[in-house]
Parts: sequence; C-alpha cells; structure tokens
Amino acid sequence: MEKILLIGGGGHCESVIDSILESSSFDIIGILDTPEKVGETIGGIPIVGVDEDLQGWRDKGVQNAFITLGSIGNTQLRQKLFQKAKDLGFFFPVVKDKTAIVSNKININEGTFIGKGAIVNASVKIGKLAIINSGAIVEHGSTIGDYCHLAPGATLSGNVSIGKSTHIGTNTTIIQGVKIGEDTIIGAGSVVIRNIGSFKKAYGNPCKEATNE
Ligand code: JB2
Repeated sequence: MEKILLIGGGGHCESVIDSILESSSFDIIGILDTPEKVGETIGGIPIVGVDEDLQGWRDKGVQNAFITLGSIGNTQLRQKLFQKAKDLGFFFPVVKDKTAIVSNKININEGTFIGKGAIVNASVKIGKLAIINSGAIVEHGSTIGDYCHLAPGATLSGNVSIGKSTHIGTNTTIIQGVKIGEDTIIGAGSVVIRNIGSFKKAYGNPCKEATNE
C-alpha cells in the first residue's frame, strides 16, 4: 500500500483519516502540525513533525500528501501548505469516503476530499483541494472551483457554479443554475435563489449579500 503524509491535525484531519482507514486506500505514516502538537495522536495516527519536515519525508520516499487542515472561509493556509508540498514533488490524491455516491462521469482534481454520504452526480467538475463535506449534494452539471468547501448538508441543484475558495455553509440550499463568485462566504442554512458575486458575505432566505461588512 502506498504511504501518505497528512498536513494539519485537527477535526477535519480526523474525518479524512476515518475515510482513508475505512477504505484501506493508503498507509498513513503520520501527521504534520505545529510544534506544540507533536507527539499527540489524532484518530489513532501520531503527529510526527512540523511542515519543515516535508523535505525529509520526501527524501525518505513518501510520495503522497493530503492537506487535512480544513477551512471556514479563509483558504490561504491550505493553499500555502499545498504549494509547499507540491513544490517538493508530493502527489495529492483524491480521498473519497467509501459511503459517498459519486458518478464516474465527473472531473475531479488533486487533493479534493469527498466525505461520508456525499452525492456527486454526472457531469460535475470539481477543482483541486476542494472539500465536499458529509452529506453534501452536488447535482448534475455543477462546477466547484479550487479550494471550495461545501459544508455538511449543502445542496447544489443542477448546473450551479461556485468560484474558487468559496465557502458554502452547512445546510445551505442553492437552486439550479445559480452562479456564486470566488472567495465568497454563504452563511449556514441560506437559500440561494439568485447569483452572488465574488468577495462577498451573504446569508438568509432568500440569501442576500451583507452590505455593512
Ligand atoms: O501552519 C500550520 C498549521 N496551523 C494550524 N501547519 C500545519 N501542518 N498545521 C497547522 N495547524 C493545525 O491545523 C492546528 O494546530 C490544528 O491542529 C489544525 C486545525 O484544526 P481545527 O480542528 O481547528 O480545524 P480544521 O481545520 O481541522 O477543521 C476546520 O475545517 C473543517 C472542514 C473546522 O472548522 C471544522 O469544523 C470543519 N469541518
């Protein structure tokens, strides 16, 4: 079994570990986190070092890595850690929980996670390093940009488009054909029936852009 190194050892990491172990897809050799967390164990996997150790693990022949630090809104750290490991030659697989229902007719990119019970239907495009979290539904023809996070239970009807680094809050519903820009945050439980621009915060039913933030 190929070895994989995980980067970021919090709650999201625990979810990803569970998915990897249950599908026996990789041999997880350890987690990199901040110095004060070295020696702790997450989901049975030890935190073995810090980001500066990436080169050392690469030199030891570890080829795969996964960013297990999550995001709510700000994806900068995830992007930075990804680029650092990528520059050292690490390969980023897709991690898909065995309970996810995912069409074979999709296009999905490196480092993306699909969590428990998520459904992804035909002709969907998902960028790199996205998080399609537990129970999220992505209907046919939708496009999810790089670094996006669809939080648990988010539902995208057909042909929805989400720009890069955008966060769709828990249990948000987006009707068919809606376009949401990049680096935008949609608050939990929103019902999105019209397009929302880039670099916005928006929430509510019907979902509206916040004006004073
Ligand atoms: O520079 C870093 C760094 N900074 C913080 N490098 C590495 N390798 N790790 C870093 N961390 C670590 O990320 C923290 O020490 C901590 O262990 C972890 C973040 O854990 P936390 O549980 O706070 O959040 P998360 O990123 O696992 O999960 C967020 O995103 C998920 C998708 C949460 O908000 C969850 O609720 C959400 N489901």
